[in-house]
Amino acid sequence: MKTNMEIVKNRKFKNVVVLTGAGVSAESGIKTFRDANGLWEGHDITQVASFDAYQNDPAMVHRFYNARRKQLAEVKPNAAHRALAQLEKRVQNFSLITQNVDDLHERAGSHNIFHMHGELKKIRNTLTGEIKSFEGAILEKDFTNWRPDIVWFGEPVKYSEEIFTAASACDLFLCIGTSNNVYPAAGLVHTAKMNQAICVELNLEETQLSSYYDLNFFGPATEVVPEFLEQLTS
Ligand code: BJW
Repeated sequence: MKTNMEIVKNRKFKNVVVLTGAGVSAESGIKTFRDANGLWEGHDITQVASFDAYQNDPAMVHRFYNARRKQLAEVKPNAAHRALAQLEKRVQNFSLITQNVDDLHERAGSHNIFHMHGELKKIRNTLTGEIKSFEGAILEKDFTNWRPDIVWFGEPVKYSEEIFTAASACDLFLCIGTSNNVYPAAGLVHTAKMNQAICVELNLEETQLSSYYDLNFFGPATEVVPEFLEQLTS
């Protein structure tokens, strides 16, 4: 673990990119993907969050996303979401790239957000590509040609151009609460490094890419994120 704050102290970062994953919302009560053995109602998550699953059993896939959409009303942003919203106010160029499909960053007050894996509160027409806001439950009989606007494995991520442009130009890259298992998100640290950005990982535990980061802080996001940002900006 590398925790020497000297490399960021007294530096004025102008282009900050933050990448978040499920760990930032865990303490709000939203389960991460790779806990609970990656299972949902006994189904392998990777089988539920896939276009094949949607084609084979759309009702089951809708049930999965209906349950998660419903859960949004029961959860609230936490101290880590709020600290990131505050950071955005103090930085000249700030991009929040999230793999999360929940809306907790928005509700905490963040603005420049890129939901690279889609959003629970949007649905997409499979024939026309039209995307619209949606709340509530999708019942398969009423929504024959509509799917959750979620990026499943093998599908292109959203905002890829904006994301790579921001990561290529940043001087500080923060990676929070992601296992760094899923690409292209996990590879953004390499993009940021090519611009000599300082890269900082904040996670409950070590990930397979921890050694690529200049600093690592391990602990719950609601503690380490506000603490780190407080030190960064004081
Ligand atoms: C805490 C905490 C606390 C817990 N505080 N921390 C081989 C090599 C390289 C790549 C590939 C490959 N084979 C296939 C690929 C590509 C594939 C991929 O990466 N696969 C890997 C599994 C190997 N990627 C894709 O398919 C992507 N698309 C793509 O590449 O397109 C190419 C293309 C281009 C052009 C045309 C066509 C195609 C798409 C990826 C889509 C991912 N989708 C999902 C599901 C949908 C969303 C949903 O239903 O919600 O997105 S998968 C799932 O994983 C979800 C997440 O966003 C994503 C990342 O997970 P995350 O956020 O990291 O969560 P966890 O659970 O893994 O980790 C939680 C972390 O939090 C842990 O580290 C904990 O320690 C930590 N934590 N509590 C702080 N309190």
